[in-house]
Amino acid sequence: MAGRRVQIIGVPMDLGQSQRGVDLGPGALRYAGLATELRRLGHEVVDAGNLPVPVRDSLDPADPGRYRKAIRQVCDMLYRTCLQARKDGRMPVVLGGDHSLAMGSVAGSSDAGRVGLLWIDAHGDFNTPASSLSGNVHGMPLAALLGEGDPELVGIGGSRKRLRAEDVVLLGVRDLDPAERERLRASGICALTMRDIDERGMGQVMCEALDRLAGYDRLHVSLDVDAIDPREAPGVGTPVPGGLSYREAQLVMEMIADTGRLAALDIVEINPILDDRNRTARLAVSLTASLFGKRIL
Ligand code: B3U
Ligand code: MN
Ligand code: MN
Repeated sequence: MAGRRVQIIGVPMDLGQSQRGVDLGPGALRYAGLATELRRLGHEVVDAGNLPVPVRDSLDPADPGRYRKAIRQVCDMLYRTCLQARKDGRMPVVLGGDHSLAMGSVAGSSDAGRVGLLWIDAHGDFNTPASSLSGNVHGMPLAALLGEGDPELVGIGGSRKRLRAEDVVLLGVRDLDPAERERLRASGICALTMRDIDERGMGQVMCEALDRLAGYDRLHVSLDVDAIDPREAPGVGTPVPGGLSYREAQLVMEMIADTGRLAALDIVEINPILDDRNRTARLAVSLTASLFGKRIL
């Protein structure tokens, strides 16, 4: 795992949801020492800075499209940036911002060939505008990547259906909207819920997740930090009790690292305004270190 070339890409976007502050995530992760930690593990890191994201206060607050046009533009730009990183031989590590950015980053990963997606999240993010209760775009990116939902959000980078259901494993799920739950059940996506983890333990559940993704040479990990229990990770906009423990989350990362097939990482939904002295970003950095090969022994 040592000696990877990594490109950090900040996406200070808070347009996909209503709680303010998630745009400060890239800074929080940098101040928590992300690049230093990766370098300490022997990786070469380039920080490409932040993508230019419209400041929400500069947009029309009454926008009936819920900022979908601006989100689309940011995702298109992120898609191109991730493609370029890969061309330069670098693995994208994308710092959010809200989870709607994954429509761009995952599109970038899937352009380079078949990719397995591990979506770690308290939520399903499988809403369409028709199924969503909130209308927030950060609850829709996984559906859009499968080609479902608002045409404005589908088809980033020119392909309408980026992923098939069998390319995806959801992990840590515990909060679905009623219509979203039905959509997810019907989709055939493998969703490993908190109940699965409680019943069988994280080691077993991760074996199942990696089994499902065994046929993929490249894995994209999209880490929504609200997957982790809010007692450990309080700095998120939509906390849901009963999440992954510190050790469970570390084990997830260690087991992915062992595959040697990590191709891209998103770290999203950290809200420093709601955090306790940057604790959540520091936890995310520690998890990233495990994902990039840090071992206990
Ligand atoms: N499912 C709800 C809540 C939600 C989704 N993603 C997050 N929260 N972070 C929705 O708004 O779609
Ligand atoms: Mn999410
Ligand atoms: Mn979430």
